[in-house]
Amino acid sequence: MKDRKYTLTFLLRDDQILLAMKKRGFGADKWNGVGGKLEEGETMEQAMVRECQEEIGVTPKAYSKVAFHDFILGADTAEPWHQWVDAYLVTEWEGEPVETEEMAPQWFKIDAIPYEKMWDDDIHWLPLVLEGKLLETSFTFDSDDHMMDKVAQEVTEFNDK
Ligand code: 8OG
Repeated sequence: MKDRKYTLTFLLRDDQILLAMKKRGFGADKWNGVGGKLEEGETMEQAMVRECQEEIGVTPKAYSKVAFHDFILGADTAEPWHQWVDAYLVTEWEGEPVETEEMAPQWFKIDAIPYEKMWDDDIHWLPLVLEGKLLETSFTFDSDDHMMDKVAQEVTEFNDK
């Protein structure tokens, strides 16, 4: 099965979280964190920083990995594939979030996250990592991006650390 690695990053300040409206491509018209594909020769942390710079113009300075997701896409097709996603929370950064061609960032109160306009899986894990938990998950989607199955497990550390 084909697989690719991605990053996914949320900035936090006070009681707020930064979400960004994806303007084009995969996941368009959903609110999400900032991120994208790992490039050749990069570590995941380097990719996380680069994606934040490219997509909202900020450079993360203090951050931690809070989840590893195995998204299985196209599970109802002959060629399902995996997205392996490291999710990060960022508490310090340089620069102010700005809109780019790809994303339009906006601060939301943590108790008013618009889960109905996000990926179906997010409500099953984002509240838990915002409570301080570390998670390993697997979410299975059909070819219409509807969630078919979910597994989320709390862990004490990640194996790649
Ligand atoms: O490079 P591209 O924009 O296609 O990267 C996709 C981004 O979307 C990347 O940050 C990972 C993220 N992403 C998925 N699937 C899901 C999902 O189910 N939930 C959330 N919150 N983000 C996802 O690819």
